[in-house]
Amino acid sequence: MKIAMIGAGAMGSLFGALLAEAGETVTLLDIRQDHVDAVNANGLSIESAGRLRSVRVPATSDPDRIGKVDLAFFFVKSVHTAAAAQTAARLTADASLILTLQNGMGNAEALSETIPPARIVAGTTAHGATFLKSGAIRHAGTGETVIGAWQKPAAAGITTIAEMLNRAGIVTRVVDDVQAVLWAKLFINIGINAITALTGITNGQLLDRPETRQLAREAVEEAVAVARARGVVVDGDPVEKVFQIAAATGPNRSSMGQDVDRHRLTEIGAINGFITRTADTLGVPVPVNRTLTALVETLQSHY
Ligand code: KPL
Repeated sequence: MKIAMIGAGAMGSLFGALLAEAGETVTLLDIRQDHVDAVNANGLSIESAGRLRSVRVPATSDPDRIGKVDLAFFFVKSVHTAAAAQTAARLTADASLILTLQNGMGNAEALSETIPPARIVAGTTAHGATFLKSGAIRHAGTGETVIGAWQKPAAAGITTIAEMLNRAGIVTRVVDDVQAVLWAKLFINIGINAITALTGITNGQLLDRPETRQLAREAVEEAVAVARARGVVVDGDPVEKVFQIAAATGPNRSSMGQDVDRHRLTEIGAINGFITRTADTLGVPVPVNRTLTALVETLQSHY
């Protein structure tokens, strides 16, 4: 399959490299020219479970050099979704699909303003990856990837995408109700990302102190209240799930933590900010999410 990774940060580079290793025709597309140059010169260096390997995968900062693809992965930060949707439109034809595995809420909605919703596949992944330097990433944790059609009826190609990802070692399943999956991932990002970003800790260190765990618990419980007020059915115990994922991705710094470390705009608006805005329309009190949002927004506006 001919594939473009739109946004080749840690996650886009990781998925692109795993698919290239499995024999797919992949091109990484990223605006960071030094990353593109390093990948083209030396391959993408991946540190995984203490071992280092280099994967040859072409990279470019110019979408016109890629041509039309069968599938575009959409891995840009949520703040850039609307702008990068134009690139996705240029790279895809009528039969192409676009798969967003981005964090936060509102990405598929923003893509739908440019791309026909029937061609959008949404989902989540529990893989963790860290951008070490241009041309080098760490694969910091594995987990399931779940995908589903953004609009019914589901495009026939979704099963083919899942099969391809599974062949590449990216364990993937297809679901009917992708909204429930996006909410479940949102709860995880609500519990981990802003707290780790503000304090400089790793995901695993979130579990070290009772007061940190309590803060994560309160943020997630507020988000669950908002979800229920919106009519979303919440299964299982989202707080316990947050603690499990924090442990499973223990050495990793959350993506928001990495953004703050590198003085990049974060996805706060699509995560805790989304909960705060939605809560306001429903009259649900969310003081913890409001505070986390204000603190991260303050931090990123003073880099
Ligand atoms: O999705 C993540 C993120 O960092 O954005 C988790 C699952 C928290 C892994 O770090």
